Amino acid sequence: MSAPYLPSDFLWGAATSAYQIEGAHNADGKTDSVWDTFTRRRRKIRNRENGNIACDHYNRMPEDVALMQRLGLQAYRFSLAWTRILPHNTSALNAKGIDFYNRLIDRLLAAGIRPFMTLYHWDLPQYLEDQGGWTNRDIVGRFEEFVSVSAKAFGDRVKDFIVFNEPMIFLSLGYLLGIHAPGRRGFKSFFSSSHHVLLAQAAGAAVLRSEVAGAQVGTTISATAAYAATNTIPDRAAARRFDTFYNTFYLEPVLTGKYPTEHFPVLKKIERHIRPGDMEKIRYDFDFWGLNTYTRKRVKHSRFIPYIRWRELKNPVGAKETAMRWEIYPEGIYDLLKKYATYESIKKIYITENGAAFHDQLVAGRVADTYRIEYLKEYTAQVLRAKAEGVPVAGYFAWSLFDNFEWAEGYHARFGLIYVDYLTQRRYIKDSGYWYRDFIKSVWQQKAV
Ligand code: IFM
Repeated sequence: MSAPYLPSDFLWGAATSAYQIEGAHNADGKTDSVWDTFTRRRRKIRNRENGNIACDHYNRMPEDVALMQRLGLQAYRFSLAWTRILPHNTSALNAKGIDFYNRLIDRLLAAGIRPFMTLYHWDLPQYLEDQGGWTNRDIVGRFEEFVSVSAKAFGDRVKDFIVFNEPMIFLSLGYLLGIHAPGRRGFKSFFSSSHHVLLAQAAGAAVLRSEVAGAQVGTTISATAAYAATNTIPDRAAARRFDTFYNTFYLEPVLTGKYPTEHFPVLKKIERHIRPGDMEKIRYDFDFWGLNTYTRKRVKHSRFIPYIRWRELKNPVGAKETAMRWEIYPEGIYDLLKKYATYESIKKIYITENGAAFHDQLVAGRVADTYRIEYLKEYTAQVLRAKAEGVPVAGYFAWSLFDNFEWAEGYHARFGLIYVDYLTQRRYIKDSGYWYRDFIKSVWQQKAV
């Protein structure tokens, strides 16, 4: 492939989330989120690991921002831990929690790094889960309150907001299949939560727009490029159902005010949770859509699998894959960008997560992760290819800045540009981190010419 076209009006950043890196799970007034309680349950997390300490970012934040600066990041995406800010089932704010994010934001700005704040990256307060969590419609008002408090506290300096991170992932794994927090299962909890998340999303976005002057309000969905295993009608229909479920179920209602149920009747179950006026409330004209994508799936019709009637094929023999066994398929990100660009009302897209986990080895202070460099080179080239063809993609955030707590997978797989030695908490910039730094620098050099 020829040298990539490097546009100057493009942001290069990296992303993290609170529970995955902060640690300090009960420090300075913070209370439990569903992830604190879920990780205490038996047989839920590989090696019974948890985010109690994680990367200890809460205590090492200044050092971590200095590392971001060394990488030359132009933007940093992080999330707020709701229970640091509102630790109890009341409106009482926790000044120390707010102070932590204030210090982080101030350091980022002083370092010339643009903060992108995610309001919700899965760590629901346990006190709300005890009242039904996302299955209880009252949560919409509670979320609005949290967003409003955050907008008032941080909106004088933060202008870029992501309301939710990946509804499909936390709702399907946490509310349908029970393998992520809070461990609920079944269609009822999945569909009611999904509907309430979408109501909360639009309500939260409206709060941000009204309370933060100059806010750029977005939200992030997960997406996996889907390809029919063969060109037969049943396989094409199966790929379409997969695509609806994983890629458009939380997008289309926001754009059109309608759930995309016509090709996938099971999804009609969500309709029993809709009250008059809801679908109008769910619509929202976001300034941007965040897209998180890592791999692709090949999908085949299967009459044996209830409801969904598809199965995913194994990765092709010889295909490159990551430590998560996710196939490396760079064209997938291009195909997704082209697909989302066909929605007229999507004005701007950021790749808010993309990256690869491997079992990195630290040898004499160095991580020679050429495989990750290759992944990043190929995926970013496909993003830039889409941009060159007119897709309104405006930035790319590598997942992740650090190795971190990968939910049910614990610390097993490392996604970072920076290696974390969890015993000493020492950080080591991996070769991929240096590669990313040079890559970003080359964009700036082009800009200066
Ligand atoms: O670690 C997660 C992140 O929290 C959400 N998106 C996918 C990443 C890798 O699985």
